[in-house]
Order: sequence, then structure tokens, then C-alpha cells
Amino acid sequence: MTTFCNFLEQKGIDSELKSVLCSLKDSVKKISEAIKTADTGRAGSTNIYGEEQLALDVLSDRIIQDELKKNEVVGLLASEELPEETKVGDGPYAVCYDPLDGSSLVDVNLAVGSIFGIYKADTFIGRKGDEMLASMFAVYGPRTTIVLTVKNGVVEFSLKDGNFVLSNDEVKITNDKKMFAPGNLRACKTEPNYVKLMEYWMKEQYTLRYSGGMVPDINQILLKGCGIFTYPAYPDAPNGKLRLLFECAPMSLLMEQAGGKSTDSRGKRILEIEIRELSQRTPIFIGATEEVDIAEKFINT
Ligand code: AHM
Ligand code: MG
Repeated sequence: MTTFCNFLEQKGIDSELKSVLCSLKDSVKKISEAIKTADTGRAGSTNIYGEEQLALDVLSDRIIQDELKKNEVVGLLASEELPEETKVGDGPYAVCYDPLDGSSLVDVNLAVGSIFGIYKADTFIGRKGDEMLASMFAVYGPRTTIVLTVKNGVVEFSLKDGNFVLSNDEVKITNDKKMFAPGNLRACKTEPNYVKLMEYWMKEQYTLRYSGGMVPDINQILLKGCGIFTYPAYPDAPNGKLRLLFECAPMSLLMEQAGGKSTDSRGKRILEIEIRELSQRTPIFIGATEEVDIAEKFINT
């Protein structure tokens, strides 16, 4: 049995980076408990995107902040639920996170997740996803899992009897089974090319697997080793919905490390996009390389 922290030790990960990742792992365990028992109602506040916050959004953010503030190697954090990046100490590590992605699915008991990106930086502005040292997400579903990359492949851990233990030592895009997770079908109203892509997927008998949560949807692609998730732009949302720093970049690092691909649907690697503001959005096509290439061809003709 290999635990999360033992795994990092075995891989020879720098002790400071290891301590950041272990703090995040501890926060995931606490959020997992909170989801089971806490109120699923509204917090009575909105975030900077004007989205209503749930009590659980606020609580998850607080749990992560508290863990990171205890860790002296962490100097900076940025959360999808906070308006600005926050200096929390003098340490060199900077952590950005979406504390509870897909939280509107909590009340109907569907899977949700947390997403984390780890940099060495004193501001996130001007960084690119390529500069990340590690990224991970947690899935709170029937099981609680963590999918992690320290830029040396992708692995999965499962929470068992209070410990995260290695449950998959090689998460990889391995096959060409046809599976699609098409986000933002509203774009079909104005984007005939997205309709054509949809028709292609249906005629080619792709399997539809879409939960409404980016974390479980991409987790499925990684663990099944095939498929694609799309969230395109359209005139009402010229850069789509999903946030570059908090959602798209960390997920893209994991997908590339698993042998897949992630672009802004217009041919640019997500990890090469410069972060100019914390709330920056980007369209995203992410999954098996061949699937992303096919989708881009449809969208850009
Ligand atoms: P959130 O960060 O407010 O939870 O929004 C992100 C979620 C993603 O998990 C999901 O892919 C997307 O929103 C779905 O959005 P929509 O149903 O509005 O198209
Ligand atoms: Mg989110």
C-alpha cells in the first residue's frame, strides 16, 4: 500500500513541494467530509463572476486557505471564490484553486471536485500554465479520489480508511474508443460548426458521457483513457465560461501528462496562454489528441 505522501517521497519530490501537495491532500479529506454533512444551501453572497455562492463553496475555500496558511513554504494563493490573489507568507510556492467546481450539482448528489495548480511565483499575472510544477484535482463521488501530476505522468489515489492510497499508477490516454462530453450546447444556436461537430459525433456513434461537472467529465476521460470534453465560445460568451488559471490550465497539465491534448479550440495550447487576469476565461477542447484535432477541424472550417 503506497500512501500519497510516501509516493511523493519515493519519486524524490522536493520536500517543500511535497509539503504543499500534502497540505492540499489534507484539505481534500476535510472537504470530502464537509460535503457529506454540511448544508447544501446558499451562502447569501456572490463571487466576482456574479455567481451565487453556496455555503459549501465558502466552506471549501476556507478549509483550503486554512491548510495553506499553516504551511510556511506557501507564499501566495488565489481562489476562484476570492476577488484577488492573497499573500499569505514569505514562502516561494503559489497555489491557485477552484475549491468546489460544479457546486451547483451538490444538491442533486452528483459528483463535484476541487482543482489545484502549483507554481513557484510571487504573482500569477504573467505566468503560463507551462510553468506549473504540479497540478491535481479531487473527485467527490461515490469514492473520493485525487488525480495528480508532478510532471512525470499521472497517478490516482483513493481515500480508504482515512488515507489516500495509490489506486492507479499510470493514468493514460490509451485507446480510441469514441466518447464525447459536449459542454455549452447553447453555442449551437449561433455556431453551425458546433452543430456539425455534434452531428459527426452522433453519426459516428460516439457514447455521450456528460455530467455537467468539468472535474468528473475529465476524470472519466483520463481514467477510461479516451474521449473528449469541449466547452466552446460563442457570441454571448466570447471566451467560453471556464477559467484559465483555476480550471483549464491545471486540467490541461494533467491531460498532456497523460498523453492527451488541450487547446483553446483555435489551435493554441492552453498551457501556452499567458495569464493576464485571475478571472480570465478560455474556450477549451481537451482529451485524446486525435479527438481534439478532429473537433478543431470542424470548428475552424
Ligand atoms: P463553476 O466553477 O461555477 O462550478 O462552473 C464550472 C462548471 C464546470 O464544472 C462545467 O463544465 C461547467 O460549469 C458547466 O457549465 P454550464 O452548465 O453553465 O454550461
Ligand atoms: Mg469552477
